Amino acid sequence: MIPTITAFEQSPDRGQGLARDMPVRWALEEVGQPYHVRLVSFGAMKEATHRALQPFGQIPTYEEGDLILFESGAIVFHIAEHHAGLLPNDAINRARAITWIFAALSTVEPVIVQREISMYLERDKVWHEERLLIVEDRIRNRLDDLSARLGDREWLNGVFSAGDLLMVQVLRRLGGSGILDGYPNLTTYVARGEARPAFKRAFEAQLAVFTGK
Ligand code: GTB
Repeated sequence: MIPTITAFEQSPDRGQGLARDMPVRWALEEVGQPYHVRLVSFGAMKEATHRALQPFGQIPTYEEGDLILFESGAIVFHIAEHHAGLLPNDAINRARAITWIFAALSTVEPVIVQREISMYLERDKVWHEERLLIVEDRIRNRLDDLSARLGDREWLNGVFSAGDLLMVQVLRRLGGSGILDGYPNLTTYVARGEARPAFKRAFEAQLAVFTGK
């Protein structure tokens, strides 16, 4: 059965592949699973029909027969569980790879999202500059540790996994901030992820929505 995902009809990132349909597309491409995309407007996202799929009125969603999922991390995990290629087969390494999924989404991403909130929603506050410095310090704390753990490895736990897919996608959100420049091994880690053919196919697919081509 070919799953259907939802994505922004008009993504505010203007095709940079930062919205959360991107990791889902990337995961589907990695495992060679074709998929349909239903584009949703900001208005439609908040209506009951879409909220039946995604209670918070957001993208992405994932429909596969009777199965309806939301939360990009849960969707990527589901894809990784049901196809070869995104999680190791042996139990120990599989558990370690799953740990990196959670690390990406619950330890690294929140501080990066705080910076986005600061940049996009708090710019007019008198305390904006001061807060931004604090938030960026918190990001650097996380990146110091992540960089130390990655060291000169290609991927976080030996072979590429769903944990790397989500970590790379999370780090991509720092693009343009200059923060990653202080971490050469993380910069090349992200570039390694972006060089994967599956990433490129996913990126092109979401870009085509923006350009209309
Ligand atoms: N935890 C959920 C998940 O991982 O699926 C979060 C889903 C989510 O935040 N979806 C966003 C959304 O639907 C789109 S991706 N927002 C509409 C709303 O909440 O009303 C987040 C996003 C949006 C825009 C950019 N950007 O422009 O760079 C990047 C990421």
